Amino acid sequence: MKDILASPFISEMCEITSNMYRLGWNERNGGNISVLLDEKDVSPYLDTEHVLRKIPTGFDAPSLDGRYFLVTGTGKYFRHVAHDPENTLGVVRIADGGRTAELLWGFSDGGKFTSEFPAHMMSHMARLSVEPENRVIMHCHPTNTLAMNYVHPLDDRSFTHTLWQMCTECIVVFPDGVGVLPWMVCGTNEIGLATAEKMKEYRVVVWGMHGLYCTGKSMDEAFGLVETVEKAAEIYMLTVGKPRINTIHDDELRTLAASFGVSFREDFLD
Ligand code: 2HA
Ligand code: ZN
Repeated sequence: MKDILASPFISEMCEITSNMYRLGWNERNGGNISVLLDEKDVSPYLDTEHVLRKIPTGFDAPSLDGRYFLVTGTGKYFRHVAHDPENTLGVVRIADGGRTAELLWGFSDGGKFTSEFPAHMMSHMARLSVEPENRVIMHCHPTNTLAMNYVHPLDDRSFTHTLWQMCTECIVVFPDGVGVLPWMVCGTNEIGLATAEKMKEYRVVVWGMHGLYCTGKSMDEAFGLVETVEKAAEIYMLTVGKPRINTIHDDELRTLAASFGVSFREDFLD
């Protein structure tokens, strides 16, 4: 067996969580990430016949049966992942139609996956149904995005429209827009289902007054979505309440999208 600590997926998780912490997106135990892995990715590093523990999940996820996930642990700090991956992370295989997660590696102090495991697994199912290459669900609490939640209407269309106007690149990076959920109790199957519903349409979902869920084919892609939304929200927060004498107009956004060849949510423009 090769050393799992040297695997590309653990190395990338260590690097990404450290960056997310440093950017102020993941204070204390805030945030969580799950990454779908193929059996061929994990089998050089793990004996997939050797299940360490079986952990009940409390939800059904039939389409994920037999799939492998690298996932952050409940109560664990992103700040600690890079120097303590075996305790802060776990590799699980979904079994029993989603009811069980078989732990193959990690959570070495007896811990388990993130409290947001339902939202993650339901989001994976939803994204895979529309984008089979999707691999990553990333949750975090970026400061300016959260601040914007308190001073801007929380609906898909107007939130997306404002973000698109804040940086020229936004409509190119997330032409599908941003889905917005109202404030809800986190860690529940209900918020998981609501997130998954939005994920059928969007790769970015705002949890009102809580944070962001971003998806992607890679950790880089999900991370890039977070940083682009957060940058736009920062520009918004730096300018809100000041006289606005310039803006990017809707016809300019249309021209931009056409010139980059992206198909965007036209109904989100006036
Ligand atoms: O504690 O961010 O949403 C982790 C979270 C819960
Ligand atoms: Zn959170």
